[in-house]
Amino acid sequence: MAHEQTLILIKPDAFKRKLVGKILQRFEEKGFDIRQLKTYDFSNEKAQEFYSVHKTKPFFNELVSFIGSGTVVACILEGNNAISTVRIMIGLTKSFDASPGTIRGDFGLGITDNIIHASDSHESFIKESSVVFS
Ligand code: 3AN
Repeated sequence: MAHEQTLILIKPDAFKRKLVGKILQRFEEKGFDIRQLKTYDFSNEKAQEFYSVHKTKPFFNELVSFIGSGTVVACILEGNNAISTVRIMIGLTKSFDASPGTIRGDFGLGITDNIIHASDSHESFIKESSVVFS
């Protein structure tokens, strides 16, 4: 178990649906500390940089366009095992497959529009947080 930080993005679909408070509440109730928090509007350039690991994927353009389609909330959370525990809390990528009790499982049905992003490794956290919080 490691005391660590992770980055989440509450995506434009969730922001538009005014789910920000409910989503942040789950992480606070779990015991994570909010270390950074802001609204953020991705430029096309920043979106491409953020998702550069997916640049060869067929859904890359859709991903970049969706994350730039509206305001997101970016947040750095800190606590024990933050990276893997937050990934468990958000649920599977395809929201329609995500278990009830997870954030995607409770709030969404989409794939590109899947409510929330969370870093999947320490390396991703360093890269992603430098894009959004630089
Ligand atoms: P996660 O967000 O669960 O880490 P990744 O890293 O595999 O999932 O994918 C990054 C993002 O790409 C997902 N959040 C989702 O929005 C989008 N995505 C993944 N797979 C697909 C797919 N098959 N079709 C469209 N978009 C996808």
